[in-house]
Amino acid sequence: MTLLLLSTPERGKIWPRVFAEAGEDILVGEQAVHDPSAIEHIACWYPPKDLSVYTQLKTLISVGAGVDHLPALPEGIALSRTIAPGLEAMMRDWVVMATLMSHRDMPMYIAQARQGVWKAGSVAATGKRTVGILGMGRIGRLAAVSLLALGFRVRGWSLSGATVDDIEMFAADDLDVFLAGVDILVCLLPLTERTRGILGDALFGKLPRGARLVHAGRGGHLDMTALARALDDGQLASAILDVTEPEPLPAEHPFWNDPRIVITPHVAAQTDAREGAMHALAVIRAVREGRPIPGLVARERGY
Ligand code: NDP
Ligand code: OXD
Repeated sequence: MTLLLLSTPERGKIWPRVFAEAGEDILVGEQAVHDPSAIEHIACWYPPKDLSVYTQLKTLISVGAGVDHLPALPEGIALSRTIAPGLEAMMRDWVVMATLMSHRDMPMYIAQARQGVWKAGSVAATGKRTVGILGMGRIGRLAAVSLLALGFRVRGWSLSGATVDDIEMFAADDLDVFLAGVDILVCLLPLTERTRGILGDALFGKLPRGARLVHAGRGGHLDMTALARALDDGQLASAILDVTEPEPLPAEHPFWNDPRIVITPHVAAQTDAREGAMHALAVIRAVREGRPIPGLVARERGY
């Protein structure tokens, strides 16, 4: 079973070493492929233009946690997203950092500091604020545990509303009730047909006045014009964004100089090359042994 890797030069160096240690076959780059019918797995961010030449393809593996950048695949080809504990821990760290920054008014204090202004606002204890997490999957759950440990009240929203220890959970239909009690809203949703544009006028209007937004899902979740409106009329107090649409956000975009907004360039997490290779090996072995594929994406749900 040969895997074709289409990715960064760093992965191109590390994956062949990990595969050699495991005794598995790998080719790096399409130029290395002489017989496309020998390829049974492709790991990539963007897939090859013509997948039909890979007649024996069994799985496409996204080298990231998300899969929204990938086109619909022909029937019979499974899609796996990378499951990497290191990436999940990085996401948790970024969410905790951004939530604490929002809670402690850091966007405002950073803007004041740039102007040499010493002006103290009031300080609230973590226990006075409720963090609401949109998307209680692998990353949302991990972040929730740390936020709870810091003393925040934490509630979660997911498609199913399935129980998560110690967290007040809300299902898809209960979005309005969920939002009504949220002081800091954290978006960790996958981008799907149902979640595109969810962070817009209607949703912002259902949050308590002065709520704060922390967003590390995907740029496509956020209506940036609606965010500007919500900040201008005081419905939202601040926003910390790791993802935008487009990426990179153009240098002339007004958000860069908006004192209520802090932006990081999609760096909340990155998949460690070795961890990514280990996930790919786990997929290859599961397919070979007829076991469930790690990180399998449910076609009908889109995540
Ligand atoms: P998971 O698939 O583990 O979890 C997704 C969660 O979203 C689940 O709780 C799911 O509900 C919920 N969900 C999906 N659709 C809906 C919907 N329509 N309504 C309500 N809830 C919904 O994903 P991860 O936690 O691993 O990752 C989440 C996202 O984080 C990724 O898809 C990606 O967009 C983003 N990400 C960003 C990174 C960055 O660097 N900024 C890095 C890595 C990921 P249920 O539990 O019921 O299935
Ligand atoms: C991912 C990402 O999905 O980097 O892994 O956003």
